[in-house]
Amino acid sequence: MTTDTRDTQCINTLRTLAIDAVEKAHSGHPGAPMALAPVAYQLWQQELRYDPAQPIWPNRDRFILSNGHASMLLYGLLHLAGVKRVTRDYRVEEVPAISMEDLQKFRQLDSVTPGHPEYRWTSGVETTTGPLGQGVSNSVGMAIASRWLAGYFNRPGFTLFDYDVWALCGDGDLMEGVASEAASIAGHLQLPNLCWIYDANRISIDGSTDLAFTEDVGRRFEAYGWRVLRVADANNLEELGQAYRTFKEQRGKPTLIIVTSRIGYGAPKKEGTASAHGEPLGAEELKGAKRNYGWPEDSQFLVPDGVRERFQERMGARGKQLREAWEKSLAEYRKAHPALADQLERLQRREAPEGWDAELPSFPADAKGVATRESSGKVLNALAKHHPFLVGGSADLNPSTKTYLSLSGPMKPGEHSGRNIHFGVREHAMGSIVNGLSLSKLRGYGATFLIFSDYERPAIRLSAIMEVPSIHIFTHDSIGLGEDGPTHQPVEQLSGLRSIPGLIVLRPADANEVTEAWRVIARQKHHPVALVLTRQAVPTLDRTKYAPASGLAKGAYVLADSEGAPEVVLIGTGSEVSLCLAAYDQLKAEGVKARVVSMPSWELFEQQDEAYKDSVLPPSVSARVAVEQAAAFGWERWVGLRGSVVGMRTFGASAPLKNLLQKFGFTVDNVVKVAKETIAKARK
Ligand SMILES: Cc1ncc(C[n+]2csc(CCOP(=O)(O)OP(=O)(O)O)c2C)c(N)n1
Ligand SMILES: [Mg+2]
Repeated sequence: MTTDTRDTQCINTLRTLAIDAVEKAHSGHPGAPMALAPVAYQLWQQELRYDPAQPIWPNRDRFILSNGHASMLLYGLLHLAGVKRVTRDYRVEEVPAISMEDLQKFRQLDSVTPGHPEYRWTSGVETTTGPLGQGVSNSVGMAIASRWLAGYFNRPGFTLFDYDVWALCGDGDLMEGVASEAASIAGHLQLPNLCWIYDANRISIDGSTDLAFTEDVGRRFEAYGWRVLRVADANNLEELGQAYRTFKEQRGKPTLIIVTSRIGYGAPKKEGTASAHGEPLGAEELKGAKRNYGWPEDSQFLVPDGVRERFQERMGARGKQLREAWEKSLAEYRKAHPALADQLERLQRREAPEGWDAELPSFPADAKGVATRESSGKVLNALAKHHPFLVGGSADLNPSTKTYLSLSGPMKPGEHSGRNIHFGVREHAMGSIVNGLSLSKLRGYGATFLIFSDYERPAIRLSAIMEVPSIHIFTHDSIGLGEDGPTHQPVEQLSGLRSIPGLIVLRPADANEVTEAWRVIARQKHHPVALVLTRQAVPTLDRTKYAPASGLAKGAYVLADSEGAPEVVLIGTGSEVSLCLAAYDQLKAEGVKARVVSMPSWELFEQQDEAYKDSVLPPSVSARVAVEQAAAFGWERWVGLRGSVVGMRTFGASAPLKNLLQKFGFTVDNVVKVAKETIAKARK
């Protein structure tokens, strides 16, 4: 058998596996895998530096399927390449990541072959894709990480990091705004190791791209500062190979390869129709397609002899050799640079370097106090000294978010070792890029105003789905920001963030809770965090008078208490905790027994055992008042049906802070009044 026919056979195996899996599942998209099989095949076989036997080898090339609806293409590749399974604690097992049986359970409950590729669910899947535009945007973070890791770890004679990042994408990806944001910053940074392969089939779900997408994508990317290459026929392996090689040889900027393809290639029905997109082919069309590929019509999940071997001979052999050479080099590196080698190992396990908390500050009591964004900036900088893998920045708000690391410089075009990333005004891509950093095991962070978490939300949600510890920092966290007014004052954002499963939302009350918050953040391996901070000063509480800030780690804790059982529990978060304390003093003076609970994190509190939760919020006390400058939505969970919420029920207003507090009821008098009413109601 000639080389060519063996390659063709491999490609047709990828196609027919996709057809059969979609047919069996009665759902899924066969068209894209059919058309893109040669594109991915040529890349994997000729270029991808990847060892199927060690799928988490740190210097492997990353392959991202951004058009996640073509998931069967990736599953077929992982299966045929013999990629091994990796456990949740990073052990490689002698079991395939995707077995033949798994392929046959495509889109079924608990299978490793879900509808769209899911990171941490299926070994070999580098990021979760499906929401179009996300995968390509993650790829920018991964490419940054490759360059940053090279800057940090590589030493003369030791190239530990130089991996490339390849992302396959479609019209849908490139229509999405987030991909444009990400491409724009990738072009600016001149990332030399990033290659997007664009399936320009001129069709999406509604039909031809003539309906809604007619710009010149190539010229757009050239304007972003990318190199644009073209492949006229997705079936021409030679041409594809040439484009991949050009990317690797020319460098200097990111590369977009525009590949002309026809969706559902090989299906006998009129190609390029929408039906080839989102549906199984159906019995007749399926037989016809198989005939076209030279497959027995009635075959099912057929993998001809020699196909798996072909993957081993090329990608497998190349990957093994590269990975073994890397490991040998690492062994030498360990002798020459033991401390760095140790850090590298910890990094792979998502462990913070030893001594990361050596210089975390504690803050003296101060009635005037400091904004939590300010104290967070101090803590972040102290943490960054001993935690070299904190890398991030803000969406053009450094002077406001206080997230600049003074010990390092900015990341610059062509020079990527700075720890400060200027994301520009691109919140959505910032979130996706931070996820790309997290997927590369760096502790990526991105900061903006809380109101613009809405602009970033799809990426925040994906960090939670993927269980990666991205750090999402939000300042200007309430109407308390004042004069900027309703468009800038978050109201419903906190409840929205709290509704994301797995996301830890932290709203510290003062500078010392901020330090404790960063302690919690530094320890996370699988939970993303939203750190929510004030613009305005809040008092630094006197911890000789009140409980220690370390209570933050439990999500909620009793800050001030009554003698004997309280009549009312005031629950505050962030800037409203000191308001609760002032109300507490007044209630006490009037002979009312009150307790104040600081509740910086619902999620951490929920993780505590019942006994602890009951000790903070005694079931016998139904007079509970939550005080938070945000939508009241959801607080019933903690105050119960007989409790009250001093919260927001409308949007805010543009005015100086003290007028806003008056207008919306965030005053000592109002909290005292509501507390008394709630006690009276509870007695009824
Ligand atoms: C953000 C987002 N919006 C909508 C969808 C639903 N969707 C899935 S595939 C698709 C069309 C994609 O077109 P294209 O990228 O050209 O892929 P092709 O049809 O060529 O395979 C759409 C709209 C999605 N997955 N993500
Ligand atoms: Mg398309």
